[in-house]
Amino acid sequence: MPDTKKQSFSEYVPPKVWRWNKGDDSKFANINRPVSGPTQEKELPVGKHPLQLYSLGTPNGVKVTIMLEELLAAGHESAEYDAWLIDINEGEQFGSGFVDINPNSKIPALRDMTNGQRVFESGSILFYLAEKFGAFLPTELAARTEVMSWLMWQMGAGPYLGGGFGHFYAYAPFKIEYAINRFAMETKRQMDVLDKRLAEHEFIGGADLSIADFAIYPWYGAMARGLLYEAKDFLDVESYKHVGRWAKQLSQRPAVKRGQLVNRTWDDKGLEERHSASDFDASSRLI
Ligand SMILES: N[C@@H](CCC(=O)N[C@@H](CS)C(=O)NCC(=O)O)C(=O)O
Repeated sequence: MPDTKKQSFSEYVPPKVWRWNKGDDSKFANINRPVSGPTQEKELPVGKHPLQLYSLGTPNGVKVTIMLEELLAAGHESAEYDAWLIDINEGEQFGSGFVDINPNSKIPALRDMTNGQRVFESGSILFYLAEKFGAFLPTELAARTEVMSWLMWQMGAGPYLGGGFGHFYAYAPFKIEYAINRFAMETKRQMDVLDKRLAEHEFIGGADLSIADFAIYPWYGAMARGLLYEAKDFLDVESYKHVGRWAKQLSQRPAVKRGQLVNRTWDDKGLEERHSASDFDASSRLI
């Protein structure tokens, strides 16, 4: 029997004007729309802590919870936070309250209750927290610039790994050799960039843990540990020895372990929401 999906792919000729096919049954199709803005009125809940985080325990989400747990572990008590769950599969990123703090409708987003500031985009949230608490970002210009360069590197590079490689290797309804080759090539090149950097430096920014590590670890650390897209063998991730060393080192930090549990819904290890440090106590969850 002919593979109709494959056939329709090979025969696809783009029309003159693209139109939204609402019946598309591919993964994430039900949450994607070609327009922005809210689809429903829904206020966001607000807890008692200075920082209110609206997120999900994906790699982009845990960048922030790892940093918040590291800040708390370093003694920054006013980094206490409530982490509320935004279920993106249920379209909660299109609620009016969420759109008010992130017009781009993507997790993570933060509201700082001490000054009312909204912050969206994970890299911007990490930078905001680093500035607010004077932590995990050097003040000296050269060192600070190096960390910021790597932070921006992740924000630009990450979509090739997730939206490119991950999407076409793991989620697309059929395998497209062209797309998989293109994004496997780029993902391996990026892993090599990191491997060379980490061959010479303990952390991404240099000698000290920084927001660059918090941004890069959830994606590239997870890849190095064979946890993403079942691509451990396909991308030969164990060959990136220095990324593997760094990822293992970070994975053993208690704050990193805690951060990775927050807003995690897909197994019984995680905390759907986090409102207190003691929320972790009740769990046998530390991963
Ligand atoms: N550049 C953004 C990307 C955030 C992002 O892609 N978030 C995904 C989950 S990991 C999301 O909210 N997707 C929902 C959607 O696309 O509707 C960031 O780093 O904050």
